[in-house]
Amino acid sequence: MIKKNVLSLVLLGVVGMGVAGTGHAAPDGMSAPIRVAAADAGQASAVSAVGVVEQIRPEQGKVKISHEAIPALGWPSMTMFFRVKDKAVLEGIAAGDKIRFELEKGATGLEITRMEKMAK
Ligand SMILES: [Cu+2]
Repeated sequence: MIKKNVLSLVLLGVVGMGVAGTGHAAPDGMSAPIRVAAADAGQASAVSAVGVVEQIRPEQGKVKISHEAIPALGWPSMTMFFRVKDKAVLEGIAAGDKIRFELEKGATGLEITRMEKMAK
């Protein structure tokens, strides 16, 4: 079980960060190497996280989020761009919103499949 989790995390890391380039090499100094430690990705393919929307680029289907740590991925908190699976995910969302969102591995790496506002 542990081995399987580590393997899937490594794959997720390579595919999600390497190919898609969702921003982990980026600005706020989080050169985030793939962390395989105490994470438990389990068998669920969707990962839930919480953050604050910083910027939305609807035409590109991208959203910049300051997210809290995501233990299931072994990620620390950071600010980065995510791709949304469908632009409809961004409807009703504005910069400054505190959100809960779900990430799933799609064709181009990790994508946000759901996003909902939380009380501030
Ligand atoms: Cu991140």
